[in-house]
Amino acid sequence: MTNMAKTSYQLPELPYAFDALEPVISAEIMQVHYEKHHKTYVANLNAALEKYHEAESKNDVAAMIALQQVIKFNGGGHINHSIFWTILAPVGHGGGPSGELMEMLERDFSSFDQFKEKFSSAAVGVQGSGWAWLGYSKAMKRLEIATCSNQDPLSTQGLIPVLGVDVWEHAYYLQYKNMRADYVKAIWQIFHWPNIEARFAKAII
Ligand code: MN3
Repeated sequence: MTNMAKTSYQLPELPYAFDALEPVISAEIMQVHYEKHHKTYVANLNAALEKYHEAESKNDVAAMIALQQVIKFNGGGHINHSIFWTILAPVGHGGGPSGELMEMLERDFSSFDQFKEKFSSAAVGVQGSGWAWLGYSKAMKRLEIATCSNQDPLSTQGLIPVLGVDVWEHAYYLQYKNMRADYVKAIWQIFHWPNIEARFAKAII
Protein backbone atom coordinates (compact mmCIF):
# COMPACT_ATOMS: atom_id res chain seq x y z
CA MET A 1 0.00 0.00 0.00
CA THR A 2 2.83 2.41 0.74
CA ASN A 3 4.11 2.55 -2.81
CA MET A 4 0.63 2.94 -4.30
CA ALA A 5 0.48 5.94 -6.62
CA LYS A 6 -1.62 8.59 -4.98
CA THR A 7 -3.00 11.07 -7.43
CA SER A 8 -4.40 14.28 -6.13
CA TYR A 9 -5.63 16.94 -8.52
CA GLN A 10 -5.68 20.59 -7.55
CA LEU A 11 -7.87 23.49 -8.52
CA PRO A 12 -5.57 25.52 -10.81
CA GLU A 13 -5.12 29.19 -10.06
CA LEU A 14 -7.41 31.49 -12.01
CA PRO A 15 -5.13 33.68 -14.19
CA TYR A 16 -7.17 36.86 -13.47
CA ALA A 17 -9.58 38.33 -10.92
CA PHE A 18 -13.23 37.24 -10.81
CA ASP A 19 -14.35 40.58 -12.29
CA ALA A 20 -11.70 40.64 -15.02
CA LEU A 21 -14.00 39.33 -17.75
CA GLU A 22 -16.78 41.85 -17.16
CA PRO A 23 -18.97 42.90 -18.82
CA VAL A 24 -18.93 39.68 -20.87
CA ILE A 25 -18.93 37.32 -17.86
CA SER A 26 -19.91 38.75 -14.48
CA ALA A 27 -17.77 38.40 -11.37
CA GLU A 28 -20.63 36.51 -9.71
CA ILE A 29 -20.68 33.87 -12.44
CA MET A 30 -16.89 33.54 -12.39
CA GLN A 31 -16.77 33.11 -8.64
CA VAL A 32 -19.52 30.47 -8.50
CA HIS A 33 -18.23 28.71 -11.60
CA TYR A 34 -14.65 28.51 -10.33
CA GLU A 35 -15.08 28.19 -6.56
CA LYS A 36 -18.14 25.95 -6.57
CA HIS A 37 -18.38 24.07 -9.85
CA HIS A 38 -14.75 23.51 -10.80
CA LYS A 39 -13.71 22.97 -7.20
CA THR A 40 -16.39 20.29 -6.81
CA TYR A 41 -15.23 18.45 -9.94
CA VAL A 42 -11.71 18.35 -8.50
CA ALA A 43 -12.90 17.13 -5.09
CA ASN A 44 -15.16 14.46 -6.62
CA LEU A 45 -12.42 13.34 -9.00
CA ASN A 46 -9.95 12.89 -6.16
CA ALA A 47 -12.51 11.01 -4.05
CA ALA A 48 -13.39 8.71 -6.95
CA LEU A 49 -9.73 8.03 -7.74
CA GLU A 50 -9.08 7.14 -4.15
CA LYS A 51 -11.91 4.60 -4.26
CA TYR A 52 -10.61 3.40 -7.62
CA HIS A 53 -7.12 2.79 -6.26
CA GLU A 54 -8.62 0.94 -3.33
CA ALA A 55 -10.69 -1.25 -5.65
CA GLU A 56 -7.62 -1.80 -7.80
CA SER A 57 -5.58 -2.93 -4.79
CA LYS A 58 -8.31 -5.47 -4.01
CA ASN A 59 -8.55 -6.61 -7.63
CA ASP A 60 -12.23 -5.63 -7.54
CA VAL A 61 -12.85 -5.06 -11.24
CA ALA A 62 -16.62 -4.61 -10.80
CA ALA A 63 -16.04 -1.75 -8.37
CA MET A 64 -13.48 -0.25 -10.74
CA ILE A 65 -15.95 -0.35 -13.63
CA ALA A 66 -18.67 1.19 -11.45
CA LEU A 67 -16.39 4.18 -10.81
CA GLN A 68 -15.58 4.88 -14.45
CA GLN A 69 -18.55 7.12 -15.11
CA VAL A 70 -17.92 9.36 -12.11
CA ILE A 71 -14.24 9.61 -13.05
CA LYS A 72 -15.16 10.51 -16.63
CA PHE A 73 -17.62 13.20 -15.50
CA ASN A 74 -15.52 14.86 -12.83
CA GLY A 75 -12.19 14.29 -14.58
CA GLY A 76 -13.68 15.73 -17.75
CA GLY A 77 -15.03 18.68 -15.77
CA HIS A 78 -11.57 19.33 -14.37
CA ILE A 79 -9.85 19.05 -17.77
CA ASN A 80 -12.42 21.21 -19.56
CA HIS A 81 -12.51 24.05 -17.03
CA SER A 82 -8.72 24.08 -16.69
CA ILE A 83 -8.59 24.81 -20.43
CA PHE A 84 -11.52 27.24 -20.38
CA TRP A 85 -10.03 29.67 -17.82
CA THR A 86 -6.80 30.01 -19.78
CA ILE A 87 -8.34 30.67 -23.19
CA LEU A 88 -10.17 33.72 -21.82
CA ALA A 89 -8.77 37.19 -21.13
CA PRO A 90 -10.17 40.62 -20.29
CA VAL A 91 -11.78 42.55 -23.15
CA GLY A 92 -9.05 44.16 -25.28
CA HIS A 93 -6.29 41.90 -23.95
CA GLY A 94 -6.78 38.73 -25.97
CA GLY A 95 -5.53 39.86 -29.37
CA GLY A 96 -6.79 38.09 -32.48
CA PRO A 97 -6.14 34.91 -34.42
CA SER A 98 -3.02 35.00 -36.57
CA GLY A 99 -0.23 32.93 -38.07
CA GLU A 100 -0.58 29.25 -38.78
CA LEU A 101 -3.81 28.93 -36.81
CA MET A 102 -5.46 31.64 -38.87
CA GLU A 103 -4.20 29.99 -42.07
CA MET A 104 -5.68 26.65 -41.08
CA LEU A 105 -8.97 28.22 -39.98
CA GLU A 106 -9.22 29.85 -43.41
CA ARG A 107 -8.28 26.61 -45.15
CA ASP A 108 -10.73 24.41 -43.18
CA PHE A 109 -13.67 26.83 -42.85
CA SER A 110 -13.19 29.10 -45.91
CA SER A 111 -12.84 32.20 -43.72
CA PHE A 112 -12.59 33.23 -40.11
CA ASP A 113 -16.13 34.63 -40.24
CA GLN A 114 -17.46 31.30 -41.47
CA PHE A 115 -15.63 29.50 -38.70
CA LYS A 116 -17.08 31.93 -36.17
CA GLU A 117 -20.57 31.41 -37.51
CA LYS A 118 -20.31 27.60 -37.58
CA PHE A 119 -18.74 27.44 -34.14
CA SER A 120 -21.36 29.76 -32.66
CA SER A 121 -24.28 27.81 -34.06
CA ALA A 122 -22.74 24.55 -32.81
CA ALA A 123 -22.39 26.07 -29.33
CA VAL A 124 -25.91 27.48 -29.30
CA GLY A 125 -27.25 24.15 -30.61
CA VAL A 126 -25.85 21.90 -27.87
CA GLN A 127 -28.87 20.21 -26.31
CA GLY A 128 -28.84 20.43 -22.54
CA SER A 129 -25.46 20.75 -20.85
CA GLY A 130 -22.21 20.50 -22.74
CA TRP A 131 -19.36 22.17 -24.57
CA ALA A 132 -18.50 23.38 -28.05
CA TRP A 133 -14.91 22.90 -29.20
CA LEU A 134 -12.51 23.70 -31.94
CA GLY A 135 -10.24 20.69 -32.01
CA TYR A 136 -7.34 19.44 -34.08
CA SER A 137 -7.51 16.03 -35.68
CA LYS A 138 -4.04 14.51 -35.88
CA ALA A 139 -5.38 11.76 -38.16
CA MET A 140 -6.98 14.15 -40.65
CA LYS A 141 -4.47 16.96 -40.06
CA ARG A 142 -7.23 19.53 -39.87
CA LEU A 143 -9.32 21.63 -37.52
CA GLU A 144 -12.81 20.46 -36.65
CA ILE A 145 -15.75 21.84 -34.70
CA ALA A 146 -17.26 19.35 -32.26
CA THR A 147 -19.72 19.37 -29.40
CA CYS A 148 -19.60 17.25 -26.27
CA SER A 149 -22.37 16.38 -23.83
CA ASN A 150 -22.04 16.94 -20.12
CA GLN A 151 -18.32 16.98 -19.23
CA ASP A 152 -17.09 14.47 -21.82
CA PRO A 153 -13.59 15.65 -22.72
CA LEU A 154 -12.88 16.33 -26.39
CA SER A 155 -10.32 13.51 -26.43
CA THR A 156 -13.32 11.10 -26.46
CA GLN A 157 -13.82 12.27 -30.06
CA GLY A 158 -10.20 11.84 -31.01
CA LEU A 159 -9.54 15.58 -31.14
CA ILE A 160 -7.04 17.81 -29.33
CA PRO A 161 -8.75 20.83 -27.75
CA VAL A 162 -7.72 24.21 -29.16
CA LEU A 163 -10.64 26.40 -28.06
CA GLY A 164 -13.78 25.55 -26.11
CA VAL A 165 -16.89 27.20 -24.75
CA ASP A 166 -18.80 25.96 -21.73
CA VAL A 167 -22.50 26.13 -22.57
CA TRP A 168 -23.80 24.65 -19.33
CA GLU A 169 -26.41 27.03 -17.89
CA HIS A 170 -24.15 27.61 -14.86
CA ALA A 171 -21.73 29.36 -17.26
CA TYR A 172 -24.18 32.12 -18.22
CA TYR A 173 -27.62 31.87 -16.63
CA LEU A 174 -27.09 34.33 -13.74
CA GLN A 175 -26.33 37.02 -16.31
CA TYR A 176 -27.90 35.99 -19.62
CA LYS A 177 -30.84 33.96 -18.28
CA ASN A 178 -32.01 31.65 -21.09
CA MET A 179 -30.29 33.68 -23.84
CA ARG A 180 -27.42 31.32 -24.61
CA ALA A 181 -26.99 32.88 -28.05
CA ASP A 182 -26.20 36.27 -26.48
CA TYR A 183 -23.56 34.67 -24.23
CA VAL A 184 -21.98 32.86 -27.18
CA LYS A 185 -21.98 36.06 -29.24
CA ALA A 186 -20.35 38.03 -26.42
CA ILE A 187 -17.64 35.51 -25.59
CA TRP A 188 -15.74 36.25 -28.81
CA GLN A 189 -14.66 39.51 -27.14
CA ILE A 190 -12.71 37.67 -24.45
CA PHE A 191 -10.86 34.87 -26.22
CA HIS A 192 -7.16 34.84 -25.37
CA TRP A 193 -5.67 34.11 -28.78
CA PRO A 194 -2.03 33.70 -27.69
CA ASN A 195 -3.10 30.80 -25.45
CA ILE A 196 -5.34 29.33 -28.15
CA GLU A 197 -2.49 29.58 -30.68
CA ALA A 198 -0.08 27.92 -28.24
CA ARG A 199 -2.52 24.99 -27.87
CA PHE A 200 -2.76 24.73 -31.63
CA ALA A 201 1.03 24.87 -32.07
CA LYS A 202 1.42 22.01 -29.56
CA ALA A 203 -1.38 19.99 -31.18
CA ILE A 204 0.15 19.99 -34.68
CA ILE A 205 3.58 18.72 -33.56
MN1 MN3 B 1 -18.75 24.88 -16.24
